[in-house]
Amino acid sequence: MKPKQRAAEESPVSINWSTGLLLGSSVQERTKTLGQLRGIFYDADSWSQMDLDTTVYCVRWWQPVPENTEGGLFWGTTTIEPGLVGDEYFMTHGHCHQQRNRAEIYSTISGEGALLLADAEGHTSMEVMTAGSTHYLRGEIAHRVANVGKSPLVFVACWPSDAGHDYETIATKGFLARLIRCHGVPTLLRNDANGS
Ligand code: M6P
Ligand code: ZN
Repeated sequence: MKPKQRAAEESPVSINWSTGLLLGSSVQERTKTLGQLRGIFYDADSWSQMDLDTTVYCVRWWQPVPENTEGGLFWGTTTIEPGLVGDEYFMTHGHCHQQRNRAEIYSTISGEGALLLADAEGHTSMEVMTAGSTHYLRGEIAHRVANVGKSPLVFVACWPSDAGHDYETIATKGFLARLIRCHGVPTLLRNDANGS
């Protein structure tokens, strides 16, 4: 007799709460390198002189139900390496949700970070991420995370399986400010201001 195939939502997944490591046969993994983040960092000259194979962040996530399932949830851990492109901290690509009324929650496991939030006009604000900090993200607000520390920044996220990622909107009217290291301190600087 053929063994019964387990549905993804039944396959065991575990998280190590010290490291954030998500384990399970159905856990997927995606790494983003500097090269895959072309156009995301402000200082294109510094970016082009770096090793574009450098890993900036890695997401391991569990999709217990197919993408776009109404009422389902996804769960993942993101690890952002420490680093700078020019004066700008390593960060995620950033997105808002295709379905604007689908929210998300982030919780920091370890490291020091900043959550950048941009409204529909691109006005950008920042929330400090540190072990235990927990953040509610509205789906219409663009969100990206920067690692402002010296060690990896690890956070978990939970989002609806039908939220979808909208990467286009931030490409055209995204974040009007960037997070730079200024005299060693993370500082939100408007894109139209002089960062030097
Ligand atoms: C979190 C979640 C994911 C997202 C990931 C990386 O884990 O918000 O949905 O994919 O961060 O962010 P991005 O998609 O902007 O690269
Ligand atoms: Zn999101």
